[in-house]
Amino acid sequence: MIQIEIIKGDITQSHVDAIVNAANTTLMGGGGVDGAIHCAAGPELDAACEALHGCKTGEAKTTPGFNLPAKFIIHTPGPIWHDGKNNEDELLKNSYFNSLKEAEAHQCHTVDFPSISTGVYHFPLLRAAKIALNTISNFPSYSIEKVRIVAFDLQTKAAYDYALTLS
Ligand code: AR6
Repeated sequence: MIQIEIIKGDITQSHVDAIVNAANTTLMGGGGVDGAIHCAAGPELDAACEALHGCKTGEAKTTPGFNLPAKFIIHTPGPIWHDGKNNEDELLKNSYFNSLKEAEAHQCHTVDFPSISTGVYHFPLLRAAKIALNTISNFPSYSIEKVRIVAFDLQTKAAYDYALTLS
């Protein structure tokens, strides 16, 4: 069973096998955590992402971590929240599930996630936290031992802490 921990921090500082990037479908960088990861990993990441030719919402693709302490970066575009009637829940679940599959494919033991889609994509925070934790705790893991949610602010940490008590 995967051990789950919620911490407050900056995911670009994570010393883990893989961090997950809340990307967009171009994979060419952006604002938020995506911008921070591209900035910290360095220009080699931009070249590696260009070679991936984008990624569909809910799917996931992996690059090296380059200048980051993490070995790998798993890039997944989460869904943009509209009204909850456009498959947003399923697509967010897919982002977590397919990122974990990528981590398994790269024999990762430790994986850090940001709170996917709850920034500029406006997915409701508690609803996203429940989907994230359910998907992680039900994932059939072989190599992954520990997953952390790295919350950038206290409100996000509180939502995931609460969702963990429900799961
Ligand atoms: N470490 C951990 N979490 C962070 C960091 C960090 N260094 N920086 C921000 N966050 P967002 P989204 C948190 O907007 O909603 C980009 O432009 C942030 O506070 O980064 O999935 C992409 O290119 C929030 O809690 O991602 C896409 O276009 C969480 O990360 C779009 O944003 C996610 O916020 C993706 O939007």
